[in-house]
Amino acid sequence: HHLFSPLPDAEPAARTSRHIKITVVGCGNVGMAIAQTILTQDIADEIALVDAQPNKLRGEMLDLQHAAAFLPRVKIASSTDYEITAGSDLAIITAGARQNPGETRLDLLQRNLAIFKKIVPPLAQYSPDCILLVVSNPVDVLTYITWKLSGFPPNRVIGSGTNLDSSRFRFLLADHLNVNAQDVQAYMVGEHGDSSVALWSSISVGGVPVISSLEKNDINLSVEMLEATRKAVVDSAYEVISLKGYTSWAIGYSVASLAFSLLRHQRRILPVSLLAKGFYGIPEDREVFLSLPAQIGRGGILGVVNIHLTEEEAKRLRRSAETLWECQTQLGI
Ligand code: 6V0
Repeated sequence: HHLFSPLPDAEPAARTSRHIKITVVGCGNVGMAIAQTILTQDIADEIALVDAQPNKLRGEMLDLQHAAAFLPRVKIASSTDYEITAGSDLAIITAGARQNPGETRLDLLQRNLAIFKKIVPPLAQYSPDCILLVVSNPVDVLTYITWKLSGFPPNRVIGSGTNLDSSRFRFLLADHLNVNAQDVQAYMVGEHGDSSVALWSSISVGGVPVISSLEKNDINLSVEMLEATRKAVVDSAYEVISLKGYTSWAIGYSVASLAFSLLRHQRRILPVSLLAKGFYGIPEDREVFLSLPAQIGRGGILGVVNIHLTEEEAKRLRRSAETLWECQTQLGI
């Protein structure tokens, strides 16, 4: 008793496009915001969820599956076993320990290093051709760790980096100027977090370069306002966390946009954390990941954009690289 009867002599259905599979490891606030945004944007045919807590994991999977009637058809599966991730095109890592009161950043990093040792090798084994996208914090050092643990070429190991910082920056500038954030071109680069570097010299709004407009006084911005905006970006994660306990929606959209550009080969230029040695004067012996504007598509990182940096911007970037390098040295990795 079948629901459908085949036509006589029918051939098996031809696939119109390649099957796309995305894995999300870590089903906390961030992992689930990413998974749900990816679902609404029709990027994947299959999503595999992995977490260390089986009950929470199954609950999240069921809750997403129950939205099937409102969404494009996507297979959603979950398991604590990495076998379920096999054949992924993209694996997004959001798993991590929470910072304990009084715990230093380095102690937290040690604990996350131990967690990543359990996550990255099986991911790499089950999906040897995938792109690894790291979101867990501190994202730049954990992306470096993921690169080392996976043995993947650097173009396929990416950190979400300052893509989120840049979107916060664009929102604040757009809000101030009463324009659409999509028309604001502005990049933050370097380390995700406190030491991120705003590239003033390349900001433009609707094609109008901001810095030269400042000199002519024909834009409602000032150097003080720009610096205050950069600081507001840095503070905004802390503010959201102190108000609601965690951040989720913006990182969800930020990572879904990265997934879209990667898997649909959009060749978009977005600031993401990548192996930065040799770029912008960062010495070759400094194997660190930090964010630079890069073109991203099917192969992962397709190239790093050569934006003109002022000497001050380049100096800040190299300082970020040095800080990250020292942190990695202290970790003994
Ligand atoms: P959360 O809600 O505590 O979720 C973490 C999840 O990881 C939990 O469900 C854990 O069970 C799971 N987990 C822990 N250990 C393992 C393991 N060994 N294997 C599989 N799963 C495991 O945290 P939340 O979702 O709020 O944040 C996750 C991470 O994202 C943190 O490191 C944040 O700092 C980081 N963020 C990074 C951002 C960025 O811009 N890069 C932005 C926001 C948050």
